[in-house]
Amino acid sequence: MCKYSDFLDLMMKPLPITVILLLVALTTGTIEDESISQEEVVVTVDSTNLRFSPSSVTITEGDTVRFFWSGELLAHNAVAYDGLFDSGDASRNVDYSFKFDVGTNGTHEYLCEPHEEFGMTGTIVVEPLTVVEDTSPDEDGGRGSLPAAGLLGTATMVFAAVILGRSSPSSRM
Ligand SMILES: [Cu+2]
Repeated sequence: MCKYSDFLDLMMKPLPITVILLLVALTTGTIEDESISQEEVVVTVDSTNLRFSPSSVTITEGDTVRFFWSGELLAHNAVAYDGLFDSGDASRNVDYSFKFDVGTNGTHEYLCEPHEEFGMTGTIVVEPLTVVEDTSPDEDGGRGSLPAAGLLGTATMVFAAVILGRSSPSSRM
């Protein structure tokens, strides 16, 4: 009779440790994701109605530029000279996002079609994603994520084993 509760006690004990391990692994993973996370930069139209704001932005491959304005006095659009992106017809309300994937690094100039002659142009500088790893290309930069992944895998397996171990006695009843 007390054997079953002993069994329960035994099974309850490793659980908190497992949960902590799992949380640590998950937290580590989250931090890594943030370091390579994609950012969004918003470009709008300034109070002169004839300028992008900011007119020049620098981003990294994987980032997104969102051309966003609403209720403008004049209709605008954003069209890349190199044809990479095009927000469509000029409008007083635009919400257009373009993600600069890997391979788009370089300088991309763009214009507002109705107002190019007024100097309504902009520049997006896209830096290569790998620029940070110039100092130590093959050191532990790339391998740093492996222990965390291994820990997450181990913690998940232990967690699963505990869950399965706990549910099997009750299913036998
Ligand atoms: Cu314009």
